[in-house]
Amino acid sequence: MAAIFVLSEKGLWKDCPNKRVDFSKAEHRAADVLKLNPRGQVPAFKDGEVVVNDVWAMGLYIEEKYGDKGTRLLPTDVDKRAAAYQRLIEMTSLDAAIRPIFMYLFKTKQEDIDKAHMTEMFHTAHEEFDRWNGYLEGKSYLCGDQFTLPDAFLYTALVTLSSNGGNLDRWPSLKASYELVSKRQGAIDCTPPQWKDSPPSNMLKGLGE
Ligand SMILES: N[C@@H](CCC(=O)N[C@@H](CS)C(=O)NCC(=O)O)C(=O)O
Repeated sequence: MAAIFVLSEKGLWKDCPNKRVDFSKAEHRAADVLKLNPRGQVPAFKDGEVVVNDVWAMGLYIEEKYGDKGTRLLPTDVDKRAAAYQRLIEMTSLDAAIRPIFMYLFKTKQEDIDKAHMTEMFHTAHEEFDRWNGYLEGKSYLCGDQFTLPDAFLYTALVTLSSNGGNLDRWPSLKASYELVSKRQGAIDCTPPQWKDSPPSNMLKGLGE
């Protein structure tokens, strides 16, 4: 999702050859994916002879290579750029708070879900979102008044949350930024159509409560 956001903002998505993989058919373990990314994870990205698989590294590469195209995704001023790098790398902490929830839900049968464990994971996620809400207080975007790469990545976490029954009302600054960013072409292109057209799933019900 985030890879599409970045490519779209640079005006590169429309003509970008791509293949969606179906995890339920283990297509992420197919030879063409493994050739690009031996970890068998997506996004797997190739530009000419350059292969960049981690989505944050890919975002940085795209911005450096195609800086003059589409939206500027990093501040040109190096001091302001440092703030964007900080938030970008700090996304690993946000990822570490959310990923275990999805891993657990995908691996656990509905009837075996341990409510206490879910509450504990939600608590960790709440603390992390509290922090990001604080970063956005009084600002439109994470780096002030300019939309930058970490805003795109934060959007993908927030749309995942809100499309799966999570509630953003607890974090007003996060919610305001999410609503602003969701109007961007990158957000429109990267959000799975089924999330736009269907009511949210209940998978993350309780998150944000
Ligand atoms: N470091 C990679 C991790 C990507 C990743 O975890 N992708 C997930 C889908 S969102 C995946 O392919 N999971 C399949 C697996 O790990 O087997 C990134 O952030 O781009």
